Amino acid sequence: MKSNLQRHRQKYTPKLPNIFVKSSDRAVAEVVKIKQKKTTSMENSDVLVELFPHTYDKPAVSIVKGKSVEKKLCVGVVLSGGQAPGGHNVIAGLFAALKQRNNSSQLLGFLGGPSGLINNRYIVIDEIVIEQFKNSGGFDMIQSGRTKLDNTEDFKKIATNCTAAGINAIVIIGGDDSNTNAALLAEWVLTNQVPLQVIGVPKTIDGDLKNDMIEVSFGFDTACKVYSELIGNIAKDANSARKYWHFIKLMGRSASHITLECALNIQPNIAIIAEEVSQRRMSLKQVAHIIVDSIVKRAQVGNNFGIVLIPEGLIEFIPEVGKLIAEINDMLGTNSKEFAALNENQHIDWVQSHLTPQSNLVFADLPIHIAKQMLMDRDQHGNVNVSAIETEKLLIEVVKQDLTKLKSQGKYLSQFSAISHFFGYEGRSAYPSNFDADYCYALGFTAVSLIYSGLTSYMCCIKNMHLPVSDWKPFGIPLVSMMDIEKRKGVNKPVIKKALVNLDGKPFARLKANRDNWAIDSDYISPGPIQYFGPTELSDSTPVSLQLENK
Ligand code: FBP
Repeated sequence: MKSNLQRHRQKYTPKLPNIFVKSSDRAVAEVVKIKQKKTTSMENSDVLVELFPHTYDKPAVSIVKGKSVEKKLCVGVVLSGGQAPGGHNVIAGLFAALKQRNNSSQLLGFLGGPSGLINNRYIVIDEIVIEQFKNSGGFDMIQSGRTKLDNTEDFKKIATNCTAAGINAIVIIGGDDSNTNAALLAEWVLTNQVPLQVIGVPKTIDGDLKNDMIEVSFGFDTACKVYSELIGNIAKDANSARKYWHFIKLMGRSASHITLECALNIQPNIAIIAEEVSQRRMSLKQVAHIIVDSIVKRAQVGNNFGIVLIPEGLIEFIPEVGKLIAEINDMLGTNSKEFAALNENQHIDWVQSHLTPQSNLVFADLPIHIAKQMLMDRDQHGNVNVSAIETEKLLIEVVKQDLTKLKSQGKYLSQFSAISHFFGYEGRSAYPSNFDADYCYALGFTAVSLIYSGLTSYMCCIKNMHLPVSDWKPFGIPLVSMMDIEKRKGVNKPVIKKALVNLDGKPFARLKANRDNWAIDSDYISPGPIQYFGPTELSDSTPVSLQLENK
């Protein structure tokens, strides 16, 4: 059964950049010529050049109109990592671009993320599948997974499976970890002379796959709009009931882009930006103090309610806690078997016996449920599951302690009631906004252009996205040019660098210029739900951060 909106959205034809459109308004197959642009040098380049001898030091390429290539191709696609609105449209774009060049070309969808490539589980994607999923949220067309691709055994299986299916190229739609997988696979394939191209697509609601070339990852716009609607509703409720402080944690495993974007949309009383906490080397108590200050000042004018936004990744950015988590990550990475053999009651003691004295103090100071959450299973990349750590509840506890102290000193006379929320999964599979629907479709076309140009180890990207879609410019950027070396599971590994919030950038400057007033006022904005029809100012709006960055 389909909802009415689903039926209407299926009929939406994503807009395409002019480069992919003929004057008759039909997408065409003549975009293959590329222009080269030298990429900037990287840190740790001596290590990277050794790890990626075939794919290091490639130029960025822009896609311009050229001669049409209509060779029949077979392309495999995989969705990797957390869901992000628009994934189905990347696949729809791939399908349309492939078929327009050569109607006999085939698109295979590998099931369940990168493990589908290893286990050779795929479906043939045809018009019926595309029609069913176009412009819809979720990754349910072929599902997703977080399997790490970094060992020769898996690479060999992938090469065997792709060769058997006659696949010319694999498109990996994912975030920083998944595109690191793509780069490793591309290098292995070249070293072993397997005729298989590997192309990446920048996906993640977190918005941290971003650089000079990648303006925003897909899914960020929709997820932020969904969270902003929900926060706007809560703000209205808070301003009506006037009795609760709402502590809202927002997804974003590392970077605070989502929190910043939502703050610019809503004007909450407090928006904590983890990158600033890290730069100013703030302790947990100092972070809580910012909130307490606003609570006390608002209470003085009778406003015992408010909105606090907290980025999911905050906990790792508080220097003392970040150090503690890094130590736990390392010890769990290097002693995983020993740890797994213990029962749950022994975990805390075992960790404490391995921590440095400083981290032991921090660990001992945490409420026991938070300490336990820090020891939960790591993902395959060695990341702690920050979405399961209840930072919002931890902050409520610390704030309460402070307010009790102030009360005993006669400096706070009101009642503090707090409610915690966590918005994450609510936004990851939403119907993509028009921006994400168009962006993703164009990324699919870009991937096909890069494949027809014979490129491998490249990520698709689109520039000029603050302009109308017709003026968007597609590019390819070498995956290795985005890499750095980081410690994962206690070992140095090549990874695509996460882009954190730029504290010198215009979006953060807007927050900084206004937050003292927002902390006291109840000047909330309620953006309402995503719009698909009506004035373009509403239906085609782009992320506020993107607009500010391009001002
Ligand atoms: P990606 O980096 O794979 O896009 O995932 C991002 C994210 O949504 C984070 O915001 C969150 O911390 C994490 O996924 C949750 O992962 P899981 O889906 O495995 O619970």
